[in-house]
Amino acid sequence: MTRTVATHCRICEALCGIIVEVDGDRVVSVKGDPADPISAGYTCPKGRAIPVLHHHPRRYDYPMIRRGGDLLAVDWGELLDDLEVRLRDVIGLCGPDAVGIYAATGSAFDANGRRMAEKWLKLMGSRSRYTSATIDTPCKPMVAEMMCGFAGAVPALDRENPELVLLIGVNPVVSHGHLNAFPDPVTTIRRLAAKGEVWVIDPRRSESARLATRHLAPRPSSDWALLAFLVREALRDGVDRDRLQERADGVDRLEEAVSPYHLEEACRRTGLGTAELAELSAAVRTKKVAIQTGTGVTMSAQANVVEWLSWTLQVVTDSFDRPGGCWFHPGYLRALETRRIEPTEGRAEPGPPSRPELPRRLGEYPVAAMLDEIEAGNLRALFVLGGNPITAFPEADRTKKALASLEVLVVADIVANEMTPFATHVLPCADQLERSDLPVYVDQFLPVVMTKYSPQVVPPGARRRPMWWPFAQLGRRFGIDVIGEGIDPDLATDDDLLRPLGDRSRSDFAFIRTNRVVINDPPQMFGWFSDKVLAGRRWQLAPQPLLDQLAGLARAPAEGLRLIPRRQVRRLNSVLSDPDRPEEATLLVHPEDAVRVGIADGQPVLVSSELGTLRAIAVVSDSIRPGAVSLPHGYADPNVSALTSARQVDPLTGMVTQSGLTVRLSPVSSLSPTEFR
Ligand SMILES: Nc1nc2c(c(=O)[nH]1)N[C@H]1C(S)=C(S)[C@@H](COP(=O)(O)OP(=O)(O)OC[C@H]3O[C@@H](n4cnc5c(=O)[nH]c(N)nc54)[C@H](O)[C@@H]3O)O[C@H]1N2
Ligand SMILES: Nc1nc2c(c(=O)[nH]1)N[C@H]1C(S)=C(S)[C@@H](COP(=O)(O)OP(=O)(O)OC[C@H]3O[C@@H](n4cnc5c(=O)[nH]c(N)nc54)[C@H](O)[C@@H]3O)O[C@H]1N2
Ligand code: SF4
Ligand SMILES: [Mo]
Repeated sequence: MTRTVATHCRICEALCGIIVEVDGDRVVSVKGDPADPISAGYTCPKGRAIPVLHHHPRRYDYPMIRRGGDLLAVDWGELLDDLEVRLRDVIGLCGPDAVGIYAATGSAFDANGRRMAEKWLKLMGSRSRYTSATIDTPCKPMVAEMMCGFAGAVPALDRENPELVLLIGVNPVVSHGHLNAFPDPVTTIRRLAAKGEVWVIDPRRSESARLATRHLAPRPSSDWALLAFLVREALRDGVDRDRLQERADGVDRLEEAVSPYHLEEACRRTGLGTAELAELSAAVRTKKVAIQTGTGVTMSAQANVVEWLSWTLQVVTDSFDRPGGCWFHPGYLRALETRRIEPTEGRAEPGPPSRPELPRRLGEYPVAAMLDEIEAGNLRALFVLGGNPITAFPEADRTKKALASLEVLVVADIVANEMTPFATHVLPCADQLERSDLPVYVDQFLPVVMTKYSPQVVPPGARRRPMWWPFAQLGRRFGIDVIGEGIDPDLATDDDLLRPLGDRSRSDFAFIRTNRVVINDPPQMFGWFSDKVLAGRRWQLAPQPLLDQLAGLARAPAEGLRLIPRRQVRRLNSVLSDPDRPEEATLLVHPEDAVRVGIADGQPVLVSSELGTLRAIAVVSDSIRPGAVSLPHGYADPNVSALTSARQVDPLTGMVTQSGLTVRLSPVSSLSPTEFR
């Protein structure tokens, strides 16, 4: 007997409505739910492959402990007993900071699991909290905080009345957006382009660029100069100066900082033509502008300046909190407009003892500090919650050595991956079909003010448990009430733990659960932000640390070959849901660069940075501009992390340079990899 359950895919923030077909304990298929008010039947191949991931041959079924070199299946009680003893040893010797958590992409959609794990760590008294946000996009909250005093400000496109949409270093057709979800991205971009204009700025003719009104392909890592030019021109012509000064401080300092970036200088830096830049500038000066940035720029060394100048352009053109431009997302569960928002100044705390120069922001250390912390013996027991540091962190070899040296490495995941050989303990977690959920961590990234309750589809199979459960049990062993209110973890359900998330939300949990998809009506979009967050304050257009970084960029060389990232349709970072439909990590190279280096389409090529070398297969294509080569991350081989460095970081955020890395190419036959080191 088959049955169907309507729920939501929680692989990415598009949260597509899906219908899951189940036969006994077998998950048979996943199809798009036409009744979903936002995704309207759309799914991508990753969502449709959920059944394959659910029944994956490498799925974790049992708790495991490493003994005598092997991971052995044990029962939960034995695992928790062992873990308790080992954690007590570590804490007894080195204090609570020696225990840390890396909460990553795989737990970003597990509301209960991540909340309980982080609460446990905090109550244990440890400050060693890391998340994948610091190797993805730390510039966004920092720039927000510097410019309006609120790190939680998330601008969202006005999709109903778009005028001029700029997509900079983001490729929603593949990624479904970056901190702004794009369900059904092809239809969405076509609609935006039909109602207004969509310009894609990307060194590669991306899948999104193909649907755009216009595509500009600047040199990698030169977006800051393009934006400086657009801000300069808007300030010179097209802006009501008096009105701008009413809503913003620092106009004169900003104007001075961008003054060198006239048309010719912008062309020289970006490699773009005068006509295309002038046309874009003309459009900016006559329309409301809505900008979305993505990892192509937020992972670059220029990230902060790009983000700042993007926000600045939207302030200068009076596009923020205005129809046609961007509204600020108040969240459904957060309901920010009902909360007290105290302005903050964006100052960071010092980093951990081994890397004090790396800033601690929003209660977390940058991931770039973690290897030093392990090597220094400060971090000895690490929990990895749905992450894969071996492919996600810089310096893959060093990462492996550091992980191998840990006294305790607890991997909380759903399938075995590159981390498994390093785990001392494995927590086999319930996957998205085996738990109920609310999208609390992506509340402000959804396309409208809404939330979605996702019911459990099947009970956890084998000996899996929802990820919150072992943390609640560990809490009990350490005398900590992790769930709160004395609720017994053995009796609690997922829904019991979700319920409090409704307390400060726009509607209570019972209402959300009954209705499954709730959209706020009237939509809380424009206005609240100016009333509540800006309230009597002005935009800060010229924060000194960002002016200094801009001045530094002016001196940096623009030439050389740059390695840039791209994401792929069937993978999510390192996770390939369907092993029968693999993707390949090929290196895109422009024909001119291929000729110069002496490599041909389909040939292996060596890519080397200051740190290391890898081997990849070249795909010679004019879809990428000269001077840029593109390789996806998330593979054990070739692993881009062999090229990135935990020392090459942004001083304000601790972000590792993962986009726009200077590299050299050579044919495989000419030199052996070791000669590059
Ligand atoms: N060089 C380079 N480095 C990069 C990037 C790049 O482009 N280039 N991208 C960066 C970015 S943006 C990110 S976000 C990081 C990603 O870094 P990570 O988040 O560390 O890596 P992922 O590969 O996303 O790992 C996700 C893990 O979650 C597991 N998982 C899936 N579902 C569940 C679940 O329901 N529960 C649990 N417990 N686990 C689950 C998967 O099996 C997988 O092991 O990498 C960053 N690093
Ligand atoms: N299918 C799929 N979806 C995903 C993921 C996945 O791995 N696969 N990962 C998820 C995660 S963790 C994240 S963070 C998001 C990321 O989502 P996005 O930020 O949209 O990531 P990409 O799809 O790689 O798009 C980045 C684009 O930036 C371009 N780019 C590179 N360098 C530069 C530059 O210097 N300037 C400009 N202007 N552009 C540049 C690249 O060519 C690429 O097209 O996607 C999420 N969704
Ligand atoms: S776009 Fe794909 S991965 Fe993202 S929620 Fe929809 S089906 Fe899932
Ligand atoms: Mo990410």
